[in-house]
Amino acid sequence: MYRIPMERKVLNENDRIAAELRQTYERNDTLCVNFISAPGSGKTALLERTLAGFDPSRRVAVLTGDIQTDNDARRLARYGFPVRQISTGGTCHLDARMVQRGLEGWPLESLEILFVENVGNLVCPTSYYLGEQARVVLLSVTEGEDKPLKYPATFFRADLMVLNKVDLLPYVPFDANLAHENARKVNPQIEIVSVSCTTGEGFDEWYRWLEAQRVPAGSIG
Ligand SMILES: Nc1nc2c(ncn2[C@@H]2O[C@H](COP(=O)(O)OP(=O)(O)O)[C@@H](O)[C@H]2O)c(=O)[nH]1
Ligand SMILES: [Mg+2]
Repeated sequence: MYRIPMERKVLNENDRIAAELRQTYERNDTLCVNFISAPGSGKTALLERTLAGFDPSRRVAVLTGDIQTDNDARRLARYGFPVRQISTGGTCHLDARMVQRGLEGWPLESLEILFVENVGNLVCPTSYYLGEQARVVLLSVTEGEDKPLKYPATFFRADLMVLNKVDLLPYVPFDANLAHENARKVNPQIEIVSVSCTTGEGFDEWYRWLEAQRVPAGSIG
């Protein structure tokens, strides 16, 4: 069918740009983290609380993607770090070119961490590599334990699953152990951190995971 070669061409072009981005990050010692989840799982809330806990001297920036509005950029800008909104105007995911444009004029050589909040969607963002060193998928306890099984590619390609909104566990029938099991069924290597962006529970572990990603491969032990 004609559709397949077209899609392949678009993805190849994306991968070419993503590889350039990756080289830039590595040259500058910047950790890029790509956040993927369904709308409302708490990507922006996680970033808000993460930025709030950082010392203002940290060299951290955020690109946040949405189909419409700059609401998330406005929420995130309150923490004093550079933030830019990418409005995709209808596209259900970020691609590497959007990220490249979003970074134009930013002094990347001085960034320790670049957070990229993808468009809320558990399908489309999965196929678009953005040059990131780490991919995080969020699942909140109101979404059901079966989501890793329903969207296996997204969980398979993630390095970490953040299980969010654990403050709501007393109020919703959600089996956290089963959610872990399902995530590990599709990706036995996936790491899992449980947090509440409302109470701050689990953030020590989240920060530890994040800082561990900054250690260059091969320098441990
Ligand atoms: N109870 C509770 N609500 C949360 C938590 N994290 C996010 N929320 C709420 O969930 C909604 C969606 O969060 P948002 O960060 O906008 O999700 P995003 O679409 O993934 O960026 C907001 O009303 C948040 O206040 C949490 O840990 N606990
Ligand atoms: Mg958001």
